[in-house]
Amino acid sequence: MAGAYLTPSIRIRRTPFSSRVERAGVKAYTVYNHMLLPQVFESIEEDYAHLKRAVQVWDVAAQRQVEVVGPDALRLVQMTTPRDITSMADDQCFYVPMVDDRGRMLNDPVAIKRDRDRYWLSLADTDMLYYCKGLAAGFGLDVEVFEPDVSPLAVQGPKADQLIARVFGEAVVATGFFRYQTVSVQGHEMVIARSGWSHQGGFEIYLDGSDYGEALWDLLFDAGRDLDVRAGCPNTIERIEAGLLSFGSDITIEHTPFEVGLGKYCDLDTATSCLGHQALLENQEPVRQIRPLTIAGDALPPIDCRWSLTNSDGESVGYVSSATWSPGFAENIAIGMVSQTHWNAGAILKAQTPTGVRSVVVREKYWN
Ligand code: THG
Repeated sequence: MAGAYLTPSIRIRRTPFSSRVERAGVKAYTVYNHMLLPQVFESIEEDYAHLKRAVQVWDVAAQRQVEVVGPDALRLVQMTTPRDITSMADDQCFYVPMVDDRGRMLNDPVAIKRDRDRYWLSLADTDMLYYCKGLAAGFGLDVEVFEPDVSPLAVQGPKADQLIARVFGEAVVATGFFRYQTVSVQGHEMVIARSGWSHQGGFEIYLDGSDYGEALWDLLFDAGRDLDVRAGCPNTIERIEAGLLSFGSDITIEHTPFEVGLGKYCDLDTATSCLGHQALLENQEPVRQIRPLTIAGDALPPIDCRWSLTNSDGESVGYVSSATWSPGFAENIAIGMVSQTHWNAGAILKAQTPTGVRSVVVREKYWN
């Protein structure tokens, strides 16, 4: 792609916030769920530093929702995930691994219980709309499955609580982690959850109806000027520090939830109607697993990768899936898949990077 542009097309969808994102000076986009997702404003490093000290508004409308509504809604959603969703409270969001009948990862969305018979699946970048429609048709389920006109806007950073209090009131700030409240602003309904793809704290506002996107954006910016509110986006440096996994790089359809560290969301005793239940029962003891890593040498740019990891005999024992220099921790930090033989903290490996072989250490924990 070096030197070439991506041609705009009607298939690469704009969001209700795109005009504001462009006015804020977005420098790079990616395409996620067939929609624009901002990647850089000032620079990834400056965006990172600002995210850790102030508050940012993120156009994450590309986290598209699949709505499942009707008498069989719970049944359909439970078919896709080994996390027991019958235990969800009415105002709760669940991070859920979604798996196929082989127990392999299809997506890792946030599920939002909107009502007893109504769920939103706030998706990572795979076409779960079609998968869910296929299940509904194939099993003859009494549900509707569609993509609603709902667009998440994240407010992230240490000053997010202050900004949300000013715009929506103190009551919304009382929302617990992965809980939500519904508010109405000038006749527009919004779900506001305490969630978001960073560990700096904050909220996600699920805007219902595209026409209010610019007005919502402007409300937040007008209220947050003295908080140094800026446009931001999911930040590769911060999310690797936090150990937030990215579907398509750290997680793929080849992985079980256990391999990607999501075993804690597999309720195999109760979620027996998950289509992957039997396969997961048989694969609870992975022989490779995701790990935080540090990589020696000069600063690496933020990157999604497949750099082979080798042992001292030169044999492959896994790969690096994401890496970056961390200005905060002053080392190269990474996420990778490592064989059981080498996954203990302190193990020393070699990464075959494009700029040469580098020494790697398996870490105990993520950074943040
Ligand atoms: N928010 C919403 N939709 C999303 C994302 C999001 N869709 C795409 C993508 N992100 C899905 N993947 C994730 C990955 C991690 C988390 C959320 C969505 C996450 N994890 C918490 C953590 O690891 O600290 C744990 C949450 C929990 O245990 O309950 O937040 O970000 N709407």
